[in-house]
Amino acid sequence: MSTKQKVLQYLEQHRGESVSGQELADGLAISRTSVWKAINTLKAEGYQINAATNKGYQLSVETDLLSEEAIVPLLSVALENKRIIAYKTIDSTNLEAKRIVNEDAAFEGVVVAEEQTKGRGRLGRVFFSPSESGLYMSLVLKPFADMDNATLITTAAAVAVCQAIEQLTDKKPQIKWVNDIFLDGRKICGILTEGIMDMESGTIGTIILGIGVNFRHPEADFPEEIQHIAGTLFEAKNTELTRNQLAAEIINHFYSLYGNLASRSYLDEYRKRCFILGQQVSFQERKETFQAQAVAIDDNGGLVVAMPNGEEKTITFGEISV
Ligand code: BT5
Repeated sequence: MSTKQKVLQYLEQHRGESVSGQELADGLAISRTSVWKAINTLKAEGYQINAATNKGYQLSVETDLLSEEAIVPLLSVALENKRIIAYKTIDSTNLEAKRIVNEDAAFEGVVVAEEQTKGRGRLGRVFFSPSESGLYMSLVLKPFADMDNATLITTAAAVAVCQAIEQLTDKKPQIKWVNDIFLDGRKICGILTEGIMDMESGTIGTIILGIGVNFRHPEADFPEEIQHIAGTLFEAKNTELTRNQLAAEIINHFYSLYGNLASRSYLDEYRKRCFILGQQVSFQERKETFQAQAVAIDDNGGLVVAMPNGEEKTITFGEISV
């Protein structure tokens, strides 16, 4: 860890408190000059650090920049050889994760970004990802031997996002099968799970789990075409909760479900929050639109629907409208 990273981690752990230059220097076993240099670099990167004579440095509670240093101390899961890589801006965290895996097939960890210039949804759709208002992250996972079902990963991620939000706030998010999280009738999060083939074995060698959360309302508003769909976790700037905290809790909850994914026990948590069950839905198959009633989530995360003729059918992929 560089000196700058050490100073940032210390300040993040004492957010809103004043820490003297001497305390930082002693605590981190570095010189006062190194502290001063690190503070200046962090300020230049956008961290709001207040310096008061006789009091020292204080990382403002308003500062909410995603960083490895802020996320790692909040993790309750052992990261072992996993890494967290944070970017200010990137085309897409899923694309970046794929590039990293292409370079190093063994890579496991999380890529997070403040902004995506080419945020991706499913089927080539766009996920609007402006700076300062969202959390965009991709978890790079190695599948278990008998586990390459992307729907299981997506549904577990949806549960993890809901659990993280429920733990940190008093909000009650709901799930729209298969990959959307809703709050007060609006989409606040989308999930995109992609697999990378291992050429030698012909199986999925790596899974890239992309999660995008609209944390607060974007300054320049949502684009017209999604204004009636998109919502946010918070309306305005929230100083109680940071995106780093949300990122850490999503990671904590996801990994604790992932270890036990094959048991499917988490699917009950999915069903509880899935608001479409019992409702009339429409879906497309081979360009034809069908109406049906959503009946259940099966043990592979598929959606069971009752067709008008009473026949039951399981949808494993795609989009439903309510
Ligand atoms: C998704 O696709 O919702 C998956 C989104 C995954 C985004 C994450 S961010 C980190 C990682 N890196 C990436 O590049 N992607 C992942 P889908 O179900 O296809 O929904 C896309 C549709 O949602 C669009 O066609 C819009 O209608 C709507 N939409 C776009 N941006 C949105 C936003 N910010 N909030 C809510 N809805 C949005």
